[in-house]
Amino acid sequence: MHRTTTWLAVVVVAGIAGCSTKPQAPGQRAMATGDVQQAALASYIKPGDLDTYYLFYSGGHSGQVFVAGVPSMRHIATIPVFAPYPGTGYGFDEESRKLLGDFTWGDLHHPALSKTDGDYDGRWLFVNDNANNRIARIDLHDLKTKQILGPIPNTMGNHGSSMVINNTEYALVATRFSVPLGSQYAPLEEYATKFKGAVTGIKVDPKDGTMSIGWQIMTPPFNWDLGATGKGGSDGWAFWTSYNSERATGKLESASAQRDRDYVAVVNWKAAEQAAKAGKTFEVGGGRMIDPAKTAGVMWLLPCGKSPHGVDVDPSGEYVICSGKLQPTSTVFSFKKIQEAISRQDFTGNEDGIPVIKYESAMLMEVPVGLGPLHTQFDGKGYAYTSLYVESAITKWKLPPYAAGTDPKSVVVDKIPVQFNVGHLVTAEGDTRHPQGTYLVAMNKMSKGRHLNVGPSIPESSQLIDISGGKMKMIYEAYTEPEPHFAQLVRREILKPIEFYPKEENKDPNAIWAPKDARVIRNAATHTVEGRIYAIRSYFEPGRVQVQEGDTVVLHVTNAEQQRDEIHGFGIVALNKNVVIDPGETKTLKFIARKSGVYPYYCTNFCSALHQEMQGYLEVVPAGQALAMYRNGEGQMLPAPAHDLAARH
Ligand code: RUQ
Ligand code: CUA
Repeated sequence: MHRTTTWLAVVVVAGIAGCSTKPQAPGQRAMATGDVQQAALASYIKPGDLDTYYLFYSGGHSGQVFVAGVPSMRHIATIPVFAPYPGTGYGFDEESRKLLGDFTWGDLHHPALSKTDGDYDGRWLFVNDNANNRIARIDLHDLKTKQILGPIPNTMGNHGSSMVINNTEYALVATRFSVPLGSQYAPLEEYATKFKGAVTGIKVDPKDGTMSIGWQIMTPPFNWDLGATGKGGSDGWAFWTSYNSERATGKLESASAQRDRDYVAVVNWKAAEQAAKAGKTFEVGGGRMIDPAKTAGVMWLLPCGKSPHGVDVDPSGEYVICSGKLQPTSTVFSFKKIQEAISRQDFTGNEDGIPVIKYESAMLMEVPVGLGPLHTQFDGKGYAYTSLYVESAITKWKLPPYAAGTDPKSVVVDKIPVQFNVGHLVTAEGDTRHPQGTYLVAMNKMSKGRHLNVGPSIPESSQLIDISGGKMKMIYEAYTEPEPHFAQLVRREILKPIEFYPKEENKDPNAIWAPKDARVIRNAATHTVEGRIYAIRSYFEPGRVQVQEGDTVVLHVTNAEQQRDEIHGFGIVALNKNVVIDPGETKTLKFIARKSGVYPYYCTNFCSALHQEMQGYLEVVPAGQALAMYRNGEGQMLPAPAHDLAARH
């Protein structure tokens, strides 16, 4: 089946070079051109074989992270982060409910893997929430969300996030919207003066990845868009693009496109850290804010044309690439030149006291990449790849050094059309010090019906491009749930996830490992029932839980299996409850039994031939009626009558 789809997709891809939106049915084109065969083989992973890369791509406003294998592009898993996901029971048990708090969604754009010495180390994945101003950490030990930090103070729209530095001491973030500091009110008329932006250093504990708010840097009221962190010689520095340096409100579409150039913020985060340590901050809205106008050496502004979106730093750390989406070029800045300009005070002015570096002093070349350049990635072989939203293409171009008098046009070496309107792109380990130079995934915003018609709610498309040779080659495309923004593409060897939780490591005080340890205890005074439930193929112990109407019910369910892929669920019919418990894991469900009746519970994850038999009953006894399974209505629930047990043994 997969084989057939592969061939079909390849034929479709091969047939579309001219940008026609009409896919051809299989058989309409000659199949066996050499290119089609090559592409099919290049992305084909035969059943049972493993992909060579993990692709972690953001789920945008679905709030989740998707995991696929590359080169097959097969979706393997969904990691729920900012929204409940019944598939893994996320958002139903007490722990994940606490993580989500009162929020039911997030807008997840930029995943960033943890790094050691500038290369991925397979420990954590950090992801931003553009909507509710949060940042989350996924542990790659089990690929689960372990912390959601936020709301981040003085932040509205955590978009320029999350940028993980070389040794993961910080995830650096910037607010998209500027607002009055400290969540105060000021009328929009005072936007240009009272509204502020902020760049924040989120401190990451090197031992366990725990995040906390470090320091913040106050900025003029621009819209901060995307960031990149330094490496090599630029380690200790970070860069963010902005739009709306016009400080306009209203229709930004035109109002924020008045100036020919907006700015890249050049931030010395080590200096910011020092300033915060030295107490050069003021408290606002729960953050410790540095005013860069008063604390020199923390922030500069660098003009970049026009309304830039992406900023990226090449693997050496020397070249900072900024793409103005309203001009057909990507600008290459030299970090060395930026430093020289700073030390010479080669400034052309300031914005709210922050010096503006002279553009010509820091710029190396404006590369004519094409229309609507957004993001740039690298192959580690001296080339950059820039996504062109307007042109629906990827441009490959040569990074400096350039000989004197190099014609900017000659730097562009290849271009490939994509279908359609590419946003982000990712190359294998493309934002590390050692990109792999193998694959590139273009994450397109429109698919325009290159798939079976699924009605007006159309998925996005992601296309796999081979960049191992001189010319880029399109080899596969897949459809993705709304909506991939950025992604991380990492060699499978870097990750070593566990396959089940060893019971010795389960620290939950309510974990149990034998049916005899299952128990249910009722406290009549507090109207609380607390139970430890044992789950194994193919029964729950106890198979019956009795509570009184109005009781608060707390159930700790342990999946006692110690084998890979033996997952159990615990769903309660009609009560909107479902947890899914991985082998060796304990999860807690808490609810109030509001209405009397009998509510079956059952295993929601198909686990064995007798999966369907894995069930029990929650009896909610009407208020005022005696509880037959307790002595005097409290204490430990009595064993079920023998006839009940007989069915099981
Ligand atoms: S964005 S399509 Cu939210 Cu990263 Cu550029
Ligand atoms: Cu346990 Cu199905």
